[in-house]
Amino acid sequence: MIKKIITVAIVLSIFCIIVGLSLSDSNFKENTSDVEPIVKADVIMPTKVSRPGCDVKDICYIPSSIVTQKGKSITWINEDSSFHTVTSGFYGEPTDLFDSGYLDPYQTYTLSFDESGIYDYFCTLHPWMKAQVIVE
Ligand SMILES: [Cu+2]
Repeated sequence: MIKKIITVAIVLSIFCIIVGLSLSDSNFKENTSDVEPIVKADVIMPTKVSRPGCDVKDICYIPSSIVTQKGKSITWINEDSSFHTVTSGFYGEPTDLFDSGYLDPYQTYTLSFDESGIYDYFCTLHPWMKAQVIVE
């Protein structure tokens, strides 16, 4: 009789362990797949650049100087809560090569460069925001 009870107890505990393991497996499965960012951008307009100061550390556009190859494209993303632009030339002296227009928060702008050279650009709304693309 005691042997029977012990056997049943062992079988029950093994059953419980198996059920517990399978439950914990399905209930607490971690998602280990790499989460890809929704937008891949090369240059970021970070927060707070609508106020002067980012120019001191040269972080109005990050990076403020980006090197690319002929035929490749660059994507900008506006991560600020204000509008910004990516406009060729310098403030007060646009070169009319490219102009993103006002970029909404989290809007992107992509441009491909077919000729090598140094392309300075700025934000038409914030004179202190300037950077460049170097096309090799
Ligand atoms: Cu701006």
